[in-house]
Amino acid sequence: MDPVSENRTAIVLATGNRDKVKEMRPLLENISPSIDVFCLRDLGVEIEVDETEETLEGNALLKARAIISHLAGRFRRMIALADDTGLEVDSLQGAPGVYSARFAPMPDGRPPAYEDNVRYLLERMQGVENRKAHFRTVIALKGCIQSAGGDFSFEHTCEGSVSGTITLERTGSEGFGYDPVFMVNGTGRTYAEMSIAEKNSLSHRALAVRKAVADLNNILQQSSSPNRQPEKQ
Ligand code: ITT
Repeated sequence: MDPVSENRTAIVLATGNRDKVKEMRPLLENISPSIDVFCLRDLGVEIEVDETEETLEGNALLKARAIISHLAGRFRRMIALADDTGLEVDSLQGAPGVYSARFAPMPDGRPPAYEDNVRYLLERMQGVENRKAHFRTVIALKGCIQSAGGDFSFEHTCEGSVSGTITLERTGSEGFGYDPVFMVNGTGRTYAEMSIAEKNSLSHRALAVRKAVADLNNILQQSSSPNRQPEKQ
């Protein structure tokens, strides 16, 4: 068991996507002096989770559960925080949605890079007038907490979404994924024209993470209450 884990709570970011980690870290900094935030890389963990579910919520839970199983016994108080995100385009009936990472068909069967997906999206949207779209993030939290009062475990999900439009061409060089073609309603800018701090002030992921932090505080308070009611498993 890791020495830091004795009296502290570890939040483990259950994602292999470094761009997401870059955005989530500042949102989770200083949430509590007794919480440490780790990404998989910090812990020397490499794990591929097959996203076999058909919903963002289902896949987020798969990722959180896989990390908790993988790290079982390493921390006394551990919470896996997984993010599954999809871009939902109205004129494509919500596609690519849960398949956002695997949208562009690739002739050689390799997984598409961000750029392949963006190119394919712009192709599919050629001549399309209705360019409304929504970014939606579901955060899954799975926790295993050991304390003097006994063990406590929980699963919880929450989400954040932001509406915008798909631009006619790429604009901006920040961010990742579909950021250069997603113009956020009310800003006149794509996410790729925003710094991480600006994107974090309004993004789908930031809304979901803030909600997750608030919910987590309530759950942890419950876990330390003598009459606690564990959340559904
Ligand atoms: P993990 O499953 O390891 O977390 P992933 O990249 O597969 O990483 P998702 O399935 O949640 O993550 O994301 C699907 C794709 O959606 C992702 O590969 C990006 O292309 C895109 N995406 C996710 N969040 C985004 C964001 O904030 N801005 C732009 N594109 C994003």
